[in-house]
Amino acid sequence: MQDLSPLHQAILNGDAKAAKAITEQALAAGIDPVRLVQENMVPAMSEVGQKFECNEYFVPELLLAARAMKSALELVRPLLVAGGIEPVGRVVIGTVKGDMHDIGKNLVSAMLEGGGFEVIDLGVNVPPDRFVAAVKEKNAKIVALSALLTTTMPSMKATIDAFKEAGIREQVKILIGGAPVTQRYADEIGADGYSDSAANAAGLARQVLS
Ligand code: B12
Repeated sequence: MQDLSPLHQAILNGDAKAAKAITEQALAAGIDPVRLVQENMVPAMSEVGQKFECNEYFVPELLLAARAMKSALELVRPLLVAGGIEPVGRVVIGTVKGDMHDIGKNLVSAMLEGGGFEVIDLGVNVPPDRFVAAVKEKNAKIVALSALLTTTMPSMKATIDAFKEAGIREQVKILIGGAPVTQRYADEIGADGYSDSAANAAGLARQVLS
């Protein structure tokens, strides 16, 4: 079994070149891409977060780690997407207004695609009316909202309210997630589903549609 701790270390060091090279080697050696994400990349990013919390890392280190994580993820992403499957449904996804974090959102997006959903990714800092417009335009059945800041969690509620105001709240299922988000918060703001992990996102999306 290949030792993948250098991938963890490369993300921790913000070494995008090494993270990419190790991921390439691991995939060529037949390592399961889901395992690579779950057991190596996500724990590395969690450790980065802990270091930030203890003032061991600062914003520049975060940016470098995020870049390393992204460059590794770019290689894995196409492999998470199952080929030739009819889309189960259409999902509009984005990080809510005021929030620039997109690593978790990108993972959820890749997992949904891998689970057979067609995903329309609106990116970061997405205002409520853009979510509403995208759902109308694409006739999506699911909206997935990500927030990483306690200060941007209210943008999730504002987005749900925008769907109510547009009169189409009952036509979509709204899923929420992100590190500070909880099931309790989801219940409080009237979201249809919550998960703390990208791995469960496709299962959750199928569940709310059935
Ligand atoms: C990387 C990072 C950054 C990077 C982001 C780069 C990028 N492209 O995303 C940069 C440097 C830009 C950044 C900036 C800031 N950050 Co920051 N950042 C982080 C860090 C270290 C990691 C986040 C991450 O990527 N995690 C890895 C991914 C995989 O996890 P995740 O996002 O939680 O997603 C998982 C689940 O939550 C779930 N999920 C996520 N979304 C969704 C959606 C749905 C629908 C579902 C079902 C599931 C789901 O699935 C994912 C995988 O399992 C966290 C620390 C932490 N512990 O989270 C701080 C953190 C989020 N940041 C923080 C702060 C304060 C900031 C800044 C304000 C710093 C500053 N002073 O400027 C700015 C804000 C900028 C802005 N307006 O958004 C704080 C937030 C504190 C709070 N309580 O609000 C944290 C918690 C650090 C800390 N402890 O202080 N940050």
